[in-house]
Amino acid sequence: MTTHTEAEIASQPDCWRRAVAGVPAGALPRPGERVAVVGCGTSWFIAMAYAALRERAGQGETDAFAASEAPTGRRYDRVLALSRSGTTTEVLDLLSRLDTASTAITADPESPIMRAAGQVIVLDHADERSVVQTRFATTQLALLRASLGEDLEPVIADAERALAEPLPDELITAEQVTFLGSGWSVGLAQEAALKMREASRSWTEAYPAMEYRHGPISIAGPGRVTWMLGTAPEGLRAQVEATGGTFTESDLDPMAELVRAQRVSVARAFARGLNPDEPLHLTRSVILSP
Ligand code: F1P
Repeated sequence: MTTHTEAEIASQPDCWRRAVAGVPAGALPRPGERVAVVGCGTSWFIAMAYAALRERAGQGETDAFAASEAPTGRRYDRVLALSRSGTTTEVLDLLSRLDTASTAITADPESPIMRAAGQVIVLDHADERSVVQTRFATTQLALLRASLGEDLEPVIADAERALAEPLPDELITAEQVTFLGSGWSVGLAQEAALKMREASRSWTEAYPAMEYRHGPISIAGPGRVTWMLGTAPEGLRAQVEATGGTFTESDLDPMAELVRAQRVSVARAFARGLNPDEPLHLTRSVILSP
């Protein structure tokens, strides 16, 4: 029987197509606005990716924060809050303290974030049964990328490839995996590492690629994988291979490479006798009592 997680991972190209066909006018950050993007867990890492992309696109200063760590006292034109559930306590708390314009993206039109944010974009078609977020996170990033003027068609084609290609055994059996990213893919590297921890209780780490030589490479070695999302810095592969470790990269768009990492996370869960739909110690969202 297919798990919810597997079905949701496989549905990403369709979800992305649907999201980019209906980018809402008005609610998303406008060019020139100074923006803070906030979320928790997966949503924070998607916030990081979007913030880097928006600045790169020249649309304005964009910071990303874990909702619990968003600074008070800085001036932003808009806060963009990401939350699949729309119930995460830290996100709702932050929104309740704001006197700036705010927009939320959520999967649940019945959730409290509908009243907490000034404007809301509902992506209910990408909601998930699995606790572990896969397609909601990437669908919201697809929407955000399209809102910056990006053509997602080649990315969707890459995701289809990422879903079709067989997974190398060494990724499934590796003792340890470190994900690397650069620019906007730093957030995706963090998300890939979180996914693999959540779904399969694997030992994973994540860093900006150029930081890897500054200490984390000491973990590399036989039976361990260093996995680049995007283009690797010159010479890094050779340095990792010299340790006896495996270096993995591809020519896929980093968001499609994340799909491959999601699939490996599920395969690693099965290899360990775990059900990826039932991650240990996790709930769909974190709701803290007052
Ligand atoms: C955020 C989140 C998830 C995580 C866990 C707890 O939820 O941190 O990313 O997997 O289940 O909640 P949300 O605010 O996006 O609903």
